[in-house]
Amino acid sequence: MSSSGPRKPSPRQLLIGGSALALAVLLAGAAARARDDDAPNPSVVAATAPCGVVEQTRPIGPPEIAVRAEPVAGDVTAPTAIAFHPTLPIGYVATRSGLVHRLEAGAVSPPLLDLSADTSTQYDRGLLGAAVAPDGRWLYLYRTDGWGTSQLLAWPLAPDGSLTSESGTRVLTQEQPPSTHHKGGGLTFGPDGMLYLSLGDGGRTGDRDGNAQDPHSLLGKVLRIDPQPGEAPPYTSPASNPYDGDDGRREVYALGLRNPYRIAFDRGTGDLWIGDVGHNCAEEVDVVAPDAAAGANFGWNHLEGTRPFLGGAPAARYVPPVFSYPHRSGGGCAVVGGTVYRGEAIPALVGRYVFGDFCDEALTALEIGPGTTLVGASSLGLEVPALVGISEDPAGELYLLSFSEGIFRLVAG
Ligand SMILES: [Ca+2]
Repeated sequence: MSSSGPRKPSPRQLLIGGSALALAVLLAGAAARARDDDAPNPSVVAATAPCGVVEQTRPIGPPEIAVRAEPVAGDVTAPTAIAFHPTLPIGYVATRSGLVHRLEAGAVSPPLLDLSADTSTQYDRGLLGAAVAPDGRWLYLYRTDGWGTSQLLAWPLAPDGSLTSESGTRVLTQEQPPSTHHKGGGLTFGPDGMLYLSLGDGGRTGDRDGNAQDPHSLLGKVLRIDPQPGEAPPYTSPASNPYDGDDGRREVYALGLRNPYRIAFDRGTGDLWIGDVGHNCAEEVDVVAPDAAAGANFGWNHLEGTRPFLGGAPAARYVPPVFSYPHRSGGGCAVVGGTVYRGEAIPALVGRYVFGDFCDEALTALEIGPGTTLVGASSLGLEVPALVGISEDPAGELYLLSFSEGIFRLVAG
């Protein structure tokens, strides 16, 4: 590893990286296509349609801002998320296999929690999300258990940030279809103090069960809940959520998503950003302002990016992606949503949304104008192999998580 940042692996290196390749295949949806062919279904037919010409929202310009990736010390394998403590100078690093490490003084410590015995890691599964409550009293983890069921779990934290119990308490459980794909993974507290969890459509080809558009399903959604671990019930849903229980599940906040693997809030504006992994043709980044987020429908499975997918439904009611790009041979395959940079280390980057792609290794920065309009897109010229996450610390600085290379801080170049 050079000190200037992650080096780009050869195609051979990517091919022999078993877990990395598995995720690439499955996030892109290609593997699922061949599995669920037991019955005719419009979504399956749509799933096999050729892409045709898929437009990119706008070209990605050359690098304008000098950045580099500074390695974080310590031994960690396949990190998926970092949850930073709101008041202590520590973070909790989740790994795909189910380990949680402590991040302190710029280094990762040996695991303090091991959930690997009951965490499935097939394809999109694993320990995928982590968040610490704003009051610092609970660590929340999102994973798929040994059966593939989605679980949101909570661990009490001591005043010094240590875990006070070996076993967590369940907050939310969601059964999953018999597919190893599209389990979501975004977990974060919003500016309103509520906990947001993004779940994928469950992974059957083309969302053939229609989960993402069904407000009675938690799949293909961003959920918003008020957790109260250890109590009964362990969470409530804010009354301002869009559905009242009769017309849809109370937990549902936003819908029409395929695999919203990463979500984040802009701490400057409160905008909700989503990286929604596409099917075979297009990747997309979504953003919605706070006053338009509740009930926002991002279009899947009627649209993949801006491309009609199923049924030719009118697009007007759907929130279009702020940025969409086609799959490219040897290029982008699965968007990895990041967040808007609000730190101090890279002044030129302030206000820009930073995201990447699991396969296309250069980070991109989106410049956003009034509201949530796109002003420009430029490369950051920084290649991160097998990128799976971008985490923000309490100071607004960004960390890059790579399945194959570990953890890096994004710093001025
Ligand atoms: Ca969409």
